Amino acid sequence: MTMLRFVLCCMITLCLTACSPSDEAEKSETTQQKTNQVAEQVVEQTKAPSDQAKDYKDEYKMSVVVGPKLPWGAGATHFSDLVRERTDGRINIKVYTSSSLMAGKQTNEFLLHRQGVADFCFASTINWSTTIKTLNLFNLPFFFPDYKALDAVTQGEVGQEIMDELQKKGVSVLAWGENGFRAITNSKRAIKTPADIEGMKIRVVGTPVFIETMKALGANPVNMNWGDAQIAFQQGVVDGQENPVVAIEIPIKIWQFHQYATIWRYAVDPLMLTVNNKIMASFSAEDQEIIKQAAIEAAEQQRATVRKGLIEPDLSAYETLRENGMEVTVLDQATREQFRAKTGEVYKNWVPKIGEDIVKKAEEAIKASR
Ligand code: X2X
Repeated sequence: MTMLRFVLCCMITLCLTACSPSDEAEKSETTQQKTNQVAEQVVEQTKAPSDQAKDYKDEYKMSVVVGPKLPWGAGATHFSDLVRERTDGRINIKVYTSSSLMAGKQTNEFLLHRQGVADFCFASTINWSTTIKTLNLFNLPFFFPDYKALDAVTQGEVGQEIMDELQKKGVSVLAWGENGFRAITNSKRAIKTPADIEGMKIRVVGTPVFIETMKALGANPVNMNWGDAQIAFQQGVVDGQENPVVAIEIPIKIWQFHQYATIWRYAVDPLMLTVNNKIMASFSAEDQEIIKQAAIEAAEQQRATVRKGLIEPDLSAYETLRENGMEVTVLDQATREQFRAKTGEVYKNWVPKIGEDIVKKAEEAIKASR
């Protein structure tokens, strides 16, 4: 760039001085100023846009596990649209939905993100928890009682610690979105007490905490990628599954397969909108700011969308399930405790792996949120 500027300056100086009288100081000063201005303009024109975006790729890849129509996939598209608009097309993020960047294997997402197969992700803590042990905090059975508790953790010191850890591992969390509290549905019978789930074949993501939790409850967990799960529900390969109501169960019309839903809040699933650190560093400071802001806006909107109808006094999401023929059981705190008591071993087993310290901080934050 410096060389180009120098050559252009010389050429323009030569041209302009050849046309102007050289013996008048004032005139030559004006000429010099003009020379500089013209040179600057030429350099600017040469520079934009190819040099500004010199190191930018034509396309960046963003990974999402679910389809584009679900609020999670739509949130990713919203982010990509905001970035494209606000950078005048300099940064073009293509959203690869339905785990297409990882051949369906959703628990591989973090590794592929770190390696740069995905530049951006709108990712679930569950899917990354097989690689980042701390994220199992959100999988701990019956740990988070409600949204207040969850927000106290993600938006507070614990959330910051998780972001710092990921940062060190090569990935920046730009914003927290949400899949949500997971509710269980099945085709056999209403789950109202721990005894009701015994013997049921339940599809879960391939994360050990879920498998252990289901086993502790006497159910039979089946580890399956989301890409295969809906066909399995349709064919009755499994009796049930667990996923968030607004984010997943309503959009996929879970009532086509299952008649019973239990709102038990046994695990929660925050989403993280992330970028690979090397990719982020390749953007100009201005573009980095645009990306951060777009992530915050898109994630906030996505989070609000998936909470709608799930918080008192608006429980319309449960009504939607009922209107579609489902029997919905909402567990009270005492019954939740009975389920939790049966999974005590899972908690004991996982706290040291997650980190005693961070679990304690989360427990304190939850207590303070009461
Ligand atoms: O696989 C699931 O159940 C899903 C879609 O919720 C996740 O990716 C964690």
